[in-house]
Amino acid sequence: MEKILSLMTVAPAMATDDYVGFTFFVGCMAMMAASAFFFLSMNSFDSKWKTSILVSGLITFIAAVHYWYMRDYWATNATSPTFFRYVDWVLTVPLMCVEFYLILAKAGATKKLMWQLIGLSTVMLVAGYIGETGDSPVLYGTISGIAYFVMVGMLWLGSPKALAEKAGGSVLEAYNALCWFILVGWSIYPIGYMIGTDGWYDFVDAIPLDMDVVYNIGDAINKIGFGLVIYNLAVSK
Ligand SMILES: *C/C=C(C)/C=C/C=C(C)/C=C/C1=C(C)CCCC1(C)C
Repeated sequence: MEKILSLMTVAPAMATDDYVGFTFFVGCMAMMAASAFFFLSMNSFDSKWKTSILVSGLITFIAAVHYWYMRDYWATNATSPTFFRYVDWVLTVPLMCVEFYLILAKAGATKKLMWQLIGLSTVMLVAGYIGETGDSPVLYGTISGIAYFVMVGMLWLGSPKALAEKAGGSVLEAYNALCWFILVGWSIYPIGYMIGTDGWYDFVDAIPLDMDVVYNIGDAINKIGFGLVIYNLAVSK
């Protein structure tokens, strides 16, 4: 117990005017609360949806752990916790691809589809990391953006869409909702990237938000929102 307490007190105090630090703090709480919600509700569902709800909880739980570290990192260094940020994304974004596969599995989705989505999202994130930490943010941001658009195209117009239509009903509704998250919710991230890196797009610096705040808003909307869509699907059955 003492050990736990001493671990907790090493967390540096947050300045009251540190609004970026505040969004890390709130993000951490929100991810913890969402995880508790998904994990505790899991057993009330038909076994058919249990895995999907479990994955929703894992996504917010992994994020909660990373937000704990990122909050601390920001409070100590007042610079972006880029490494933790991308480790979080590299773990949670593939799990979101798994969610697509899980809801479409009954309609005949193959593992190949899941691996294609995971592959594209990995290219998107690795390029983003190289762009944020290296000297060519525009080049790597473009590569990342292309992978992102291929994913959007695949989900909106490709074979997974046809499977969702075949399934119909609440599966199609959930699928469409998740597609909107990918198109609109995920487009928040490139805005954060353009604020945080230099390039032809520096006009976005007019947005009075820090890159990390934009990323934190994106994570809250996408990770918790995504999970709630799945929850809603499980409830409707
Ligand atoms: C839970 C975390 C999520 C859903 C993270 C998603 C991240 C992206 C969609 C990031 C996309 C990027 C681009 C499309 C271009 C610029 C670089 C990135 C990595 C910020």
